[in-house]
Amino acid sequence: MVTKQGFADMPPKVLTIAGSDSGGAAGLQADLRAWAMLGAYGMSVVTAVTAQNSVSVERVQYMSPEFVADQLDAVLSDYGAVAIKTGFIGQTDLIITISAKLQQYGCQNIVIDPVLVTHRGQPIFAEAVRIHYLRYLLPLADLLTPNVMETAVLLNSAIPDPSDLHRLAHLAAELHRLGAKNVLLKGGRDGEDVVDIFYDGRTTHELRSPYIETDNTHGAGDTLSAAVCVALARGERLNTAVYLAHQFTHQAILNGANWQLGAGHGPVFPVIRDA
Ligand code: PXL
Repeated sequence: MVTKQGFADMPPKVLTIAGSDSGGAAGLQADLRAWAMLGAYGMSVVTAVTAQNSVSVERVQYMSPEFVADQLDAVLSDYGAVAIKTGFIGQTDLIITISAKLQQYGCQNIVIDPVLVTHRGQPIFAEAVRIHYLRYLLPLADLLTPNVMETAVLLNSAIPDPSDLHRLAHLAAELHRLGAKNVLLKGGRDGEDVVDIFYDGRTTHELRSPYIETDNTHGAGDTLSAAVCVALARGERLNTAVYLAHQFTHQAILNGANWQLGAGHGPVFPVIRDA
């Protein structure tokens, strides 16, 4: 028999402001997949639609700032969101619009994933985009989640050696100084471990997991920031949220490590396993 449930089992409401990946590996598809797996109610405001597959991104069609604003109004004036992440934005006027709407609605638990380089580490946007991230989005970030290359882009600095963990910690502190309340700098290396550096404005923490030998990491960053949102929406403290998301993403990479879904880089695939 189907019975009517009360409020107690309502899923946490989370929102991604991101691009669509037609190939289904990254972007809002990765976010919504992670959220479905984690039992959250995911919403998506689309910034751009990409024509891409596992090999290449062929085209990008940006939404207009007005249409992004309309999507944000529609969602935030009705459902609201307990936690929000931004992904692929890529245009200065979209950054300004998103920043204004996040402030207008008093949004909390904001995770900014600064998508600024390709999957292969090449910067993709004009210098003005970097400046707009610093000015309009970093100050709103409860958590900023750059990888090593995105950190170099944001700080306009030389690309750090991923195995120089002291340097990475210093750069994370720099991003905090520029306005992000907390920083998770992803992709450090220490021998057989990958090390993400978490800086909360006072202390540096290292999150470690064994390096997985695979090219199938498309969507890993999206999955990680999406998982942080769910933990925050469930009321976890940020350092716990980051730890849970790191573990969740490690497992997601492990799941798809040997797959060959297309000719190129494969996706990560989150699955919840019983302990
Ligand atoms: O994984 C970063 C990312 C985010 N959003 C979109 C993307 C990508 C990488 O390919 O295409 C739309």
